[in-house]
Amino acid sequence: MKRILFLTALIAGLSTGSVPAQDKTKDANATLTVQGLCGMCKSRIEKAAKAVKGVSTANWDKENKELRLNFDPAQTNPGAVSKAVAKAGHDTDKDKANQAVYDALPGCCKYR
Ligand SMILES: [Cu+2]
Repeated sequence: MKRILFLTALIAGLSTGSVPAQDKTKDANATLTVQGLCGMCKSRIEKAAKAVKGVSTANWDKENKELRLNFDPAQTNPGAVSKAVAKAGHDTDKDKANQAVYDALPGCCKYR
């Protein structure tokens, strides 16, 4: 009987000890500086960031130009998110948006 209890305890211990791959507690966070001006910028920046696989949350603050990210470090990294945001037309502290993409932004979004 004692042996069975011991084995049960061991199995229970093992199953709670293993962490599922999708566990959000393993997410890392990072902050990027992203240029932008208005609410349209905010939704464009956040949409581009969240489209990157592995990004769980993205929140851009218009006042301090900070994009706060939560992401799975096994799937992506801040550098990849920065490139995606720059591709959408917004300069970051790591990447510059292409001039043609920048020129296509609505007038209210011209931050340069
Ligand atoms: Cu804008």
